[in-house]
Amino acid sequence: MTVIKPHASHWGYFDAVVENGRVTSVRPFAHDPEPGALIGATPDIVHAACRIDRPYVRKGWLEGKRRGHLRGGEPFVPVPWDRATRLLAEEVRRTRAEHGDAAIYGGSYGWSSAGRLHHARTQLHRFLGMGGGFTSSTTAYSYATGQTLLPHILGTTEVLLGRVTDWAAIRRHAKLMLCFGGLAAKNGVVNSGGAGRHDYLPLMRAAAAAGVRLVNISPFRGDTEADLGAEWVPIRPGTDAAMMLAMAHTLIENGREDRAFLRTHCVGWDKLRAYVTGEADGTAKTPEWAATITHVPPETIRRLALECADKPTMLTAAWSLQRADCGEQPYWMLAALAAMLGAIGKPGQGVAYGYGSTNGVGAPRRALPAVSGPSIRNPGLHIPVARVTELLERPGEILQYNGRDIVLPDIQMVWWAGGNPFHHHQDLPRLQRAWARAETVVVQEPWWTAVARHADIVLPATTTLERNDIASSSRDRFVRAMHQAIPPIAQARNDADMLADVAEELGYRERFTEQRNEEAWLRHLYDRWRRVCATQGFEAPDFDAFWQEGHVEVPPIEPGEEYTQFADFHADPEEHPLDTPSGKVEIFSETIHSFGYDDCPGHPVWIEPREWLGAAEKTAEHPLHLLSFQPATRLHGQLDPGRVAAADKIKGREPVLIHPEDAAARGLQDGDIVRVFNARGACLGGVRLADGLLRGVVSMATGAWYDPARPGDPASLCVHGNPNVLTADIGTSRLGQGPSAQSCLVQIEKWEGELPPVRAHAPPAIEESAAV
Ligand SMILES: Nc1nc2c(c(=O)[nH]1)N[C@H]1C(S)=C(S)[C@@H](COP(=O)(O)OP(=O)(O)OC[C@H]3O[C@@H](n4cnc5c(=O)[nH]c(N)nc54)[C@H](O)[C@@H]3O)O[C@H]1N2
Ligand SMILES: Nc1nc2c(c(=O)[nH]1)N[C@H]1C(S)=C(S)[C@@H](COP(=O)(O)OP(=O)(O)OC[C@H]3O[C@@H](n4cnc5c(=O)[nH]c(N)nc54)[C@H](O)[C@@H]3O)O[C@H]1N2
Ligand SMILES: [Mo]
Repeated sequence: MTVIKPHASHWGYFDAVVENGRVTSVRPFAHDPEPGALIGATPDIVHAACRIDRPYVRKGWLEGKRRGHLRGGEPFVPVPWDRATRLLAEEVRRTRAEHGDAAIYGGSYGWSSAGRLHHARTQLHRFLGMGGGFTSSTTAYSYATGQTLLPHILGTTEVLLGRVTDWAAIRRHAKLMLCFGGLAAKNGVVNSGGAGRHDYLPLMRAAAAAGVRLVNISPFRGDTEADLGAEWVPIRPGTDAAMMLAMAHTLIENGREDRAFLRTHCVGWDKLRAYVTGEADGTAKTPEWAATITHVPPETIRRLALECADKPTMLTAAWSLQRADCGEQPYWMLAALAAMLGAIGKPGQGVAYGYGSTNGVGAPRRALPAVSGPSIRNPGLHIPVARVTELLERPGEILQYNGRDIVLPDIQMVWWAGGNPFHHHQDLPRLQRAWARAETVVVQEPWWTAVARHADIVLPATTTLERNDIASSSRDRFVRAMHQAIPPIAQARNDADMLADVAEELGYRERFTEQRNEEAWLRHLYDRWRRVCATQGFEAPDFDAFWQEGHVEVPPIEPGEEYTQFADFHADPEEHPLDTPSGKVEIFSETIHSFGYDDCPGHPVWIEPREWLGAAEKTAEHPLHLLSFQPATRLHGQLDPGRVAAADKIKGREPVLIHPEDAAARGLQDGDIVRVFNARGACLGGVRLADGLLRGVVSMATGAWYDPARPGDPASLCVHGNPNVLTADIGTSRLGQGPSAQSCLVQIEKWEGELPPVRAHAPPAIEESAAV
């Protein structure tokens, strides 16, 4: 019998086709203009061999090998659910009593799944928060640096992750758009909370067709689609701030800076001006100066700067630019450039970050909220998310962050639900060593991912298709009903239910569940959203009608309703000040200056990154710059066992994009297996020749499941191709403390040995006989 169920994921809305209790295929959402290939891999992962079938405990943990013991190399022992629940309750109680609430790290960063009710991280935060609090994380890997910097400069993070000037306004008013890091097509396949309409490319194409000239300033030509007709300006990674400073120099030299706007809408222009002209430090930031750093010809820099002054211009940068050493600088300097052009708040012009980073950024829409999940309250401490290894390594020591000195707590218990640090974190060998400092690591996962393999107590979670939920995002006009399609696989349970059972052992089940079952929760969350919409002029159908129909459509905007961010500030900065200390754009920030950080001074500057091609010139050891980009074939580590990711791999390994001449210099041919290495680690990959890559740059997608040749040994080769065994784990600066994955030098050589098997997609060793 065939049944069709409406459903959703971060990579698209779809209808699930269910035959005899199995999801056999999916059909794209009828309102989606470009559904993308990833939804097709959904059935593969739901029924994958690496689903976790029962709760498990690491054998060594049961024997008392806890603190100081490296994880990841030992067999797991199955335990019944009630035993797992009791063990967890005992561990939480003991940890809180002996070490205090701050000893539990539940930051649990990660994308989880699209549904708002069963969002694993939300449920875990609620559970740990109610139980007395925990050490959590703040900011996101995606844009931690921008999130910390931009409130100082522009008074908001909206310009990075919220309602930015939309493509309708850009299309109508702009003539030029400079895109640092491009507008990569692959990034538009996904959106956190669900992608209903993939409007990403259609909106860009419409802007290009309307006469907006796009410029892709990036090491990779493929960061814009050929049909957008963009100019490609290759640039060395990590050097964008230098190019922007030289553009500023050209504007000053030609008297093209908007002095009136700089006077009425900005503070600190004189300080940046003195730095750019060289008055302040003796070095004029000329295009010739920048050319030696960026390898962008001086005439290109001059031409682009003057074109910006001549035409209505939008400036944007991909989120990737700030996931790099001193990633604050290109973001700050881009805002300063937009201020020099007087463009901030002019219709369809100015600056915003991330048009090329995820579906829905700049999609025209009404200012309505998304359906939100259950509430969370945590009285505990928040640590910048990408400093997790330091948190484990340096208890009692100080972490400087954004003007504050945070004393790092002594973490004894780590609990993760809906995220995978052994996917997302930098320098995995170092993380694995620091991980050994915890007594207990708990992981809730549907699959035997690397984080589950490095845990002590592993709880099998359902996938979204095994439960009912609601997908919703403020970046999408469609709210989607997610109907349960199949019963839970094996002994998998919903994250909320497993936590409710532990809460019961600890005496707060009723507070945790608010005495609602799944259906009551969904009605509650939906009705709450519906009431807010009603106050803002949108009448959504009632829950039953929504559930029956499978979705709610928020109507599109009308012509004339195009949105330009900062428009009211532009019109009247006194009446509509920014939320900065001065109320203006802070080209110089007294606040940041007062922190005294030499890695992020009071105005944007060029600071040489630790690892970049300029440094590689001086040492022959690791001459290639490795970029690790978001994968076209997956969502991070999710979907890696599916058909789309499998079809892209080379002999089962993650492709390494390399310029044909860099390959030839190493005797490498397309399809060869290589070892990519530096002083931190090594992984295998498959050669893919790419002439659209700047010479000296190599590039690998993130997301191939970490697969150490010797499980449990941090010095192991990853045989599958996870670039995070190579990346450096150093905060962007003391201001942002974001991840700096993009600042990474490597060497590549042909792999001559026998090819080790990839084992990441099969379950780890399990000892049935030791069952307790
Ligand atoms: N080198 C390098 N590293 C990077 C980046 C980079 O550019 N370069 N980018 C960074 C960025 S921007 C991000 S956002 C991170 C992404 O890092 P993550 O968000 O941690 O990556 P995911 O693979 O999406 O992890 C989500 C996990 O949740 C699990 N999961 C899914 N559904 C459920 C559920 O219902 N219940 C439970 N319990 N679990 C579930 C999935 O199996 C998966 O393991 O990576 C970062 N890492
Ligand atoms: N299909 C798919 N889409 C995704 C995701 C996914 O996993 N899969 N993940 C989502 C998430 S969580 C996020 S945060 C976003 C991330 O969105 P982004 O950060 O924009 O994505 P990246 O692929 O890391 O980087 C985009 C491009 O920036 C270029 N680049 C890198 N370093 C530099 C530099 O120093 N200068 C310049 N000029 N260019 C540079 C690279 O060539 C790269 O292709 O993507 C989202 N979209
Ligand atoms: Mo991200």
